[in-house]
Amino acid sequence: VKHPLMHNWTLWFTKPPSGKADNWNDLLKDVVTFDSVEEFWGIYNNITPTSELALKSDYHLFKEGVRPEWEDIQNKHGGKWAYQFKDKRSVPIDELWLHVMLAAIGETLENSDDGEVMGVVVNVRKGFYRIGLWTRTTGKPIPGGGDGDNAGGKGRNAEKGKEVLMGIGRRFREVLRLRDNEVVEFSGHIDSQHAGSSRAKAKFIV
Ligand code: M7G
Repeated sequence: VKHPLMHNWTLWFTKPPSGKADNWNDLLKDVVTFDSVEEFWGIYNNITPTSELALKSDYHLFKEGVRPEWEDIQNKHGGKWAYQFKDKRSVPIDELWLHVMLAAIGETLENSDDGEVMGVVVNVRKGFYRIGLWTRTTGKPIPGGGDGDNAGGKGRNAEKGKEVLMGIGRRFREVLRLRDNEVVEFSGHIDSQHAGSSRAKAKFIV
């Protein structure tokens, strides 16, 4: 028996650059697409755990049909919630990433009609691990995404859009089991592109 997921999901991997000439987009490869709980576990049990990946690697788990890139038309107007775990030795990164993936495919990060969650990402870097959650909007209506105050969502105005986004951020931080003094930050992809991801100023925190 297969237990179907609400969406089909694709796992992507970014391999570390081998030379200066490497283009970011060329290092990104889709690994596998699945649509059931059983397939998820089959894949999970056969891939390298995050804790054993080389520096500058990423895993991305995105809804099928969305590339884990700012350039994808479905990400263009979006952003991400993210948290950096700076104590790499003590953080249970494999467990945290597993819980984030399960929350994504189990659809517990948003309400079923939100349609905000595009995917989740883990970055392996020199001084930290970062786990991110990409959303379709930055809480604002998308230009040309609809008419008037219904733009950018299923009958929701700008105020509602921000509330949906904050709710997703709160659920995300629960999955990451952060302490009260630790915050997740939201930044828009456009700001990330201009500033370089690590320097983009947070728009919201939760
Ligand atoms: P990062 O991997 O998000 O964070 O971005 P890091 O700074 O902690 O490593 C690192 C760099 O990768 C960015 O400054 C971009 O040059 C490139 N990069 C990352 N992302 C997510 C994208 C993307 O979606 N599109 C493009 N073109 N480059 C990206």
